[in-house]
Amino acid sequence: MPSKSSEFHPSIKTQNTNETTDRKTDVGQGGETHQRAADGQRLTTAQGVPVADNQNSLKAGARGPTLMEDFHFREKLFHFDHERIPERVVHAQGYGARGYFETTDPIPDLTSAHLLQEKGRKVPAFVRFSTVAGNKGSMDLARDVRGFAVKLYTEEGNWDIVGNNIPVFFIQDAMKFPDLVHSVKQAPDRAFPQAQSAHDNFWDFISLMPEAMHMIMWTMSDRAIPRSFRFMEGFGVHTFRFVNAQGDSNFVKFHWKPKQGLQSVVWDEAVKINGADPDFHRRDLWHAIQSGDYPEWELGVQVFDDAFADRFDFDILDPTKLIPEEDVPVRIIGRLVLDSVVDNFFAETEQVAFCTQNIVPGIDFTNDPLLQGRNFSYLDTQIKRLGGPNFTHIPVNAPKCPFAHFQQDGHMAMHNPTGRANYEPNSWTEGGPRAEPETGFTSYPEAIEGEKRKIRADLFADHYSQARQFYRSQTKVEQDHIADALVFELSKCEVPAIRERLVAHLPNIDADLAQKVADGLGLASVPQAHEPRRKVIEDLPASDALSILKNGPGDFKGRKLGILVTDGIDGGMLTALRDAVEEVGGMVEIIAPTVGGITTAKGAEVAADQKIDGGPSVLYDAVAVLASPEGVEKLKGMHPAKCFAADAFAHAKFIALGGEAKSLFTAAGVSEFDDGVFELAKKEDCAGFVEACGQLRFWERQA
Ligand code: HDE
Repeated sequence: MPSKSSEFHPSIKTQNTNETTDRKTDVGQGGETHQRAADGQRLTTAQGVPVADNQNSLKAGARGPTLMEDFHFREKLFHFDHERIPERVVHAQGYGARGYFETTDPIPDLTSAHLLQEKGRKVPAFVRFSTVAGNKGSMDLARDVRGFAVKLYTEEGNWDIVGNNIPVFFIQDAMKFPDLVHSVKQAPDRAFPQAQSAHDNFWDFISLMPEAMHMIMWTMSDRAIPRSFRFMEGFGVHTFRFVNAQGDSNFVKFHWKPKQGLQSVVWDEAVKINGADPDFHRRDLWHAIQSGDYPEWELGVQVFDDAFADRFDFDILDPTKLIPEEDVPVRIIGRLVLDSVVDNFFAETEQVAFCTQNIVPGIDFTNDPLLQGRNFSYLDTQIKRLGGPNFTHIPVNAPKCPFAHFQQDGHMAMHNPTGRANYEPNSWTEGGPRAEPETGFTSYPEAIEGEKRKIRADLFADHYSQARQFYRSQTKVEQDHIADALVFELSKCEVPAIRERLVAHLPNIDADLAQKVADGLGLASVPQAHEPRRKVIEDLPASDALSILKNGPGDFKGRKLGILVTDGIDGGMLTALRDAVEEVGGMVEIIAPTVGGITTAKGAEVAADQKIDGGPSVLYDAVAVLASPEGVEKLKGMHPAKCFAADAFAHAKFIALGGEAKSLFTAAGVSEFDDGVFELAKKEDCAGFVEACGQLRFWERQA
């Protein structure tokens, strides 16, 4: 038996809080310690048997073999060995949070969906953001599409909008999805590269798939390297149907618009963030929610009818096309707020099972061939991942409205029917649930006719017109980033023929782009363009909604200023800067030569959040450096401090300089200071700097 307590660790961190607490410690037979948690719970096996020793396995003698009869030891290892479930075959790396959806502009004229009938109707929501290609545990800032999957627990069942942060997709028919995913994930023979598309297999496949060209413009843009999950849009991608109570149907596309505005990082930052903080996006979402700065999106719908569908230049069933907001405006009908982090990552984020076929009365599918394939695939994948047909019994997947059916048994059945009736019709008094023809889900009675053939609709064959429209809707800076990204990715292809085959698509999109990429790859000339299967529409008007920079926030709310400080600085200036940032809803992190912090000129101690090596400027939206004469000399001798300055400048960040900080930048190779660099001579200068930071980047510097 454990003997009386003695001091071991004076204080130990408790689970789930940052508080520390004293714990009682028991000393066991061999002098080993058993700390008893403050809540006094006793340790048991999974069968509830109390455990006496959680340190040693049962042995035949102190130096003898371990005995098989140690059921506690065997159960503990058995359970540990089975902790993992198969990761998602795509979107393996993700992060979830809880919140709610609220209807702000009801649309009963368009849909009978219960949730959208009245202003103020509110339901719980679960959202999982993800990257697509990387395996579970891969870094957050890979160049990749982001998943944006939303589960709304409505009063008429779960409605999942399993979307992405890009409104179009690589392929038109679900038949090609396994090929696409195989091409981008690790090659089967060498098992790398991981979480990136910059390799031969991906570009080999893409260069042979002209239908991917529109999506490629998006993935080579900064949309594929978002600054935060909070600052990206979400899209349902496919065309769905709204059906109202009278049975009238319209087409609809779903949009999530971030209240925080759009923002991405630049590629060189993404590369460095992946080293400095591979969990950058997950940490960001966690901190924002924990600090009460709840991210919010508006739900917008583009609603259109058959007449629009018939006159539109493209097929509305084609998931490689979008409908410009200028053609069909986005009507805002609700808001999604994420206000709670999960209690347990595995229970919720890992086990959440999104299914495109989870729709509610008032919503319906269209014949988009990608959506049709997904409706089969998502249910199928849950059986593999979650081990059986009862994954809806897991709390995160269970409806939060009443539900009743005759499904029974199977692995891990948690909701089991009581009574005798498990079939229908039956004549028992307690005979269980019955279908409701009036209010239950009915499919829109779309008339269908056609030959049974493996075939694609003619209009799907226009692969370049919207790619061109997207490219021409970007600002100059954004166009340059697309060209740079293509050059970077294709430069990682070892086979010259693959590079050239891809570049031969670009003249169909934009001649300048083709030239820039050809130059960047060192090609002698732009290769002969592939013959488009349909004539490219060259004069589609530019759409501002497609640009990130035209849809920024205009203020610094929810953004982070990194302040690099040294001993001997003006503490008043630091306080003024912090106040100015917090005034606009921004955050501040202090970076110092040591994590112990610094002492100001007046002797006040300032704690640091990061030691300089752990807080490179890529982690911040803007930076300030406050340095005393002695302090700046020390910084100049530190490679990470010089990188902090050089990177902030190269990444077009707004920079504030206090005290002697300027000479750090000079030492880091910055010779010309532009209007994006602010000198903080007096406290009043802080507000002007923070206001400028609302533009997020001083792009003139890159030009
Ligand atoms: Fe998915 N997709 N997908 N996908 N997808 C999965 O389902 C699939 C597609 C998307 O956070 C898988 O539960 C097929 C388009 C998101 O849990 C799988 C096709 C879009 C998530 C699957 C597509 C998406 C997934 C893997 C072509 C944007 C993550 C695990 C027909 C509109 C959901 C899982 C989460 C996940 C199949 C195409 C978005 C295998 C067959 C287009 C956001 O079932």
